[in-house]
Amino acid sequence: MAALAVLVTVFANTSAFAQEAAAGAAAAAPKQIDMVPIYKSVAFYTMLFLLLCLFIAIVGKAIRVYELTREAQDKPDSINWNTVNGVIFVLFLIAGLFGVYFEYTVHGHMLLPDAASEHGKKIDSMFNITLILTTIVFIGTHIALFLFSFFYRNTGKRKAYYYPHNNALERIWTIVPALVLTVLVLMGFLTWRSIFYKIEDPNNKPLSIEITSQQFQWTLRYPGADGIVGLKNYKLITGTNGLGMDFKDKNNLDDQNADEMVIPVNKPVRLIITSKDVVHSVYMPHFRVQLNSVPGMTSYFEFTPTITSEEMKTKVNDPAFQYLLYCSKICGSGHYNMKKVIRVVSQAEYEAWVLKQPKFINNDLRKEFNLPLVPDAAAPAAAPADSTATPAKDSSAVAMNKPALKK
Ligand SMILES: [Cu+2]
Repeated sequence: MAALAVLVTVFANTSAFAQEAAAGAAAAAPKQIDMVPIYKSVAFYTMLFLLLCLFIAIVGKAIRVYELTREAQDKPDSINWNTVNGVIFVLFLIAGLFGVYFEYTVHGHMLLPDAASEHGKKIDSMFNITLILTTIVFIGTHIALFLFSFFYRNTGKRKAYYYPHNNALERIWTIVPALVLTVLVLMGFLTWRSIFYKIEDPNNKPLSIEITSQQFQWTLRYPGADGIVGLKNYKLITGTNGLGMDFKDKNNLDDQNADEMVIPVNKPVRLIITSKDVVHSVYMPHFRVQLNSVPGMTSYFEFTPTITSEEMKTKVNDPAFQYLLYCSKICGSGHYNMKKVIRVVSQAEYEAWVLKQPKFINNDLRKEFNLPLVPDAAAPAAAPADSTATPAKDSSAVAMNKPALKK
């Protein structure tokens, strides 16, 4: 009753607010009333829950009183609880099956579109096989479970049959699921192996792209003309050398930085995954790519994109569609915003794009590593030199590279 009283008060207050607001609007001087809609407050739902409990308790008591009265008058039981429970079981089954139908038809459309990578198709087919098998078993067992409870409820006319054990049945329901699960696990194992242990085709060498995670951004490193991503060492990390690239290694001299990941379609891409601080995770859902980036350890993931960004726009009927790379490991407060745009383009488009990307090396770094300076770049590089005083992020290192590239 107390709960009810509070609830009434809460409602009364809202309507008072509503009247006040209406009056304010009528006077053409809108008053600022700072109020949260009632259905958004925790108190509202707490009250609603208490009210429901109260309602159930009252109905329960009423039924009990009714039953006791009949018992006192020596009349037979009025409510057959076995039938009530049996019927509830059937209703639950119908609601549950409708839920399955709803998930497949309504939420089913919210799944990711077709895999946009070669190995992604294998993962998808494995996912579908598991889903189909488990759905069949789920529906079958649940129909049996609930219908048996309904049809064989106690009606008073039947006695339960004592049936403690059957070895044949035990064998069937142990061996069949074991075999099915073994096939599924083996399939997963073989698929996983085919993704991670590829035999390299010398005629179709993958494009290596290094991706380094840090709170809260990704840094991309393209290998440049030599196709090799140079060595790096965390001890070399400075304000100007955000990745700790070792410029004594000449493979680093042509390495390029990029804001977005642009990759050619139908060409294998090999991600070299490293981290500067904590564990992050490279997650590219459309390509079915996901792998942790772990500090102190280099991981690799090779995949071949098969659908260009433009093709995907028409496929999903969304002109604003973009492939995205996310961090899928809760890595700190900015985790939610740690993403990169991926563009899958034709080989020609990729080649044109990659030429325009800035190199990491600049004269500040050349000085640091005692390398001969490039005269043309010396003048423009001197201008933003101030920014080296502040601990520069990777992006500022890139900004300094840009003038050098103009030559
Ligand atoms: Cu992260």
